[in-house]
Amino acid sequence: MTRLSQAALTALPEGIAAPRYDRSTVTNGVVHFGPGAFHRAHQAAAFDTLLAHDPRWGLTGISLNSRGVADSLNPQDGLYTLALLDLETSYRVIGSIGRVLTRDDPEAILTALAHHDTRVISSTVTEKGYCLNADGALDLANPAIATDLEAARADDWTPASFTGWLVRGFQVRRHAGLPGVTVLCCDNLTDNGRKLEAAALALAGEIDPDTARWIADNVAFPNAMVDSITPATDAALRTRVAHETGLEDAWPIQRERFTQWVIEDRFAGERPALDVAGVTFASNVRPFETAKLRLLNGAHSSLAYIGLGMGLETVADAMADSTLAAFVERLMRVDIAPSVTPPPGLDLDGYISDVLARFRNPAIRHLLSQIAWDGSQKLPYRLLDTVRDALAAGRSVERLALPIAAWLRFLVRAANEGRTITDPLGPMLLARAGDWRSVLALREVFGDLGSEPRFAHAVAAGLASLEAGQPAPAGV
Ligand code: CS2
Repeated sequence: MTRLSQAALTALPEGIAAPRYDRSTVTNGVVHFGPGAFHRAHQAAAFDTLLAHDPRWGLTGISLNSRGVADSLNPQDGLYTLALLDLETSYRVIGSIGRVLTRDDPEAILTALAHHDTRVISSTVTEKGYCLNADGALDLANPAIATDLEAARADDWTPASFTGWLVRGFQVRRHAGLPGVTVLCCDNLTDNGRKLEAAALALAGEIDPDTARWIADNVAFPNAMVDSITPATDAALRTRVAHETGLEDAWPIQRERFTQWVIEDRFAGERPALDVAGVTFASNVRPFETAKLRLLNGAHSSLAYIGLGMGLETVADAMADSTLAAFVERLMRVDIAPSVTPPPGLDLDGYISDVLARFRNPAIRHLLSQIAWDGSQKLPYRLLDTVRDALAAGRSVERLALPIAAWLRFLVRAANEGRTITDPLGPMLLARAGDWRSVLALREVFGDLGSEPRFAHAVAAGLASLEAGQPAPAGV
């Protein structure tokens, strides 16, 4: 079977969308760190739409942690297939990524960062990629950051961390007299832009205070809310894509049709006209972020940890269990919604109903085990902030503590079965799993909540009800 490539596009069957712009005229205005599935499903598709209007916004991808994306996409001229899963699945070949660079080519990464065409540097490096501590500030003791602090004593240094690469890129831009850029964080963190800004300033402050000042004066870090459910690529998708397109694609991507991207209108220079791709620019993104993180992601993690404990496999399976579905709906409407101030015009009840309908999408096989990754990094934003707000307002935290109890049991099962888990704190969590109070005492995850008796009490009740085989504490 012919491999997907620019030349092979002429062979695409009718009905499969492909770039309608001349890719040879595209220049790269964006450098993106972390061109994994979510980026390729979401932002890269939006830029693909924009490129038909303005060819100056092509993407260079940077994969710091593996060669997989580069090895898949570069031989395909950066092209890949995106499957949009709905009642009827449709397919679209995306052409916005020109090439993908890896750590093996640090010179090329630096050249891209310090190119005058580069006006946006964006990122989806996942929560752990920002190396933040429980207070959301840069963790100077993180191994990658500590390595960068050491390496940066030399003038010509090669960073280890994403934040290190940002600072290095800014150093070179400053010395070259290039203009500032916009750094667009696209990960599920509250206040993501501000947190990354503070982290970059903190690292630059340690390494090179002149560059820290340059960043403060020349770089904008808008907050952004990103949303689209993107199950990992599986063998079934590869087979369907090969069948539908007639071409072999080393790494196709799938997502639900729904997509949302709200970006704070705070750019250092030119703003890409992403409105043509349905992107919203807003003066304040926090209400969108909070609604999405707490309601959608909070419910997702709850379904994942409780559902896995019940032996379920996918989000749709979990939603098909009427007790679990009813529990999660109550959690969203009664416990999470009061801690969310919706953006003007958003009806929270309708939003919750829409999210639940998306979870039920029969065309999507979204593994609970995928959502369960990196719990120590995700839970603080998804559920623990809501717990804090509920405690401060004197509301009950019984239901909110149940998914936390389910996570604790998830750790116990992994420890007992001798399995590792995907989580940067994995070894420490598994070592403590046998004593849940010692997990609660981890400031990196729970901050001050670990010593809050009302929370510990609710977690204990949650553990007891899960052990009794009930997905909700008695009477809740
Ligand atoms: C999910 C998210 O894997 C996870 O943790 O909760 O990836 C979720 O599907 C997206 O944030 C939806 O926009």
